[in-house]
Order: sequence, then structure tokens, then C-alpha cells
Amino acid sequence: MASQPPDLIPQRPITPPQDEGAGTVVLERRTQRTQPPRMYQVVMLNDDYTPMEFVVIVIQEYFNKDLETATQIMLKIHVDGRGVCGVYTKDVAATKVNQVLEAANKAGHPLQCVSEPVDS
Ligand code: TYC
Repeated sequence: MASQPPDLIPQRPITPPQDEGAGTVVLERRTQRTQPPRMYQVVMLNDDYTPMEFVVIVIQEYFNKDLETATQIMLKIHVDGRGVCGVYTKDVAATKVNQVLEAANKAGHPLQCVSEPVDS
């Protein structure tokens, strides 16, 4: 039996070329661009009980910050009530939140953090 040619799936609607006269043919070009993924910031919240040293260690450990940067972020949270520890794709941000909450639970501290979409 003769094999059938594969089905061809057009990448975009095919419109007939427009003859502009004088033999000129204009082909319509429509570029489709993939949008970058929405990004999420992991925000850590202040409380009255979690030791500052613990917060600094957590920020270094899970957000890959050096001691000085982690200390600055911790102090900002302490003063302002909240602070951004990092910006990630949705899944990675959710994982970071879980890691922080698990570490805080294990250590018996009430430290809280959340992820929220970065406005664009
Ligand atoms: N406010 C805490 C204290 O005085 C320190 C702290 C900083 C706690 C940041 C949580 O996300 C936090 N011990």
C-alpha cells in the first residue's frame, strides 16, 4: 500500500501574496514572541521572636546572599516589617517559601514568608 504524505500543519494562516503591481509581491510577516514568565518575589515578614542571627543564616542559605547583604535585608525587614529576599519564577519562589517555613518550624521560630507576583 502506498504510504500517505504526513499532514502538514500550517504555522500561521496562509494568505495569498498581494500583487502590488509591477510584479511586486508583499508577504505579510507576523512575528510571534513568547512572553517571559511572570516573576514572583519572596517576601519575609518581621516578628518579635525570631532571632536576627537565624534570619541572616536563612537568607544566606536559601537566597544565596553574602553575610553583609543578608544582614542588610534582615535589618530592613526588622525596621519596615517586610523585605524582599529574592525574585524567581512561580515554582522556585514557592519552593523557597516552603524551605524557609520548614527551617523556621524545625528551629521553633515563628518566622513567616510569602511569595507574591512582581507587578509588571
Ligand atoms: N524582629 C526580630 C527581633 O528583633 C528579628 C527579625 C528580623 C525577625 C526579620 C524576623 O523576618 C524577620 N529578634
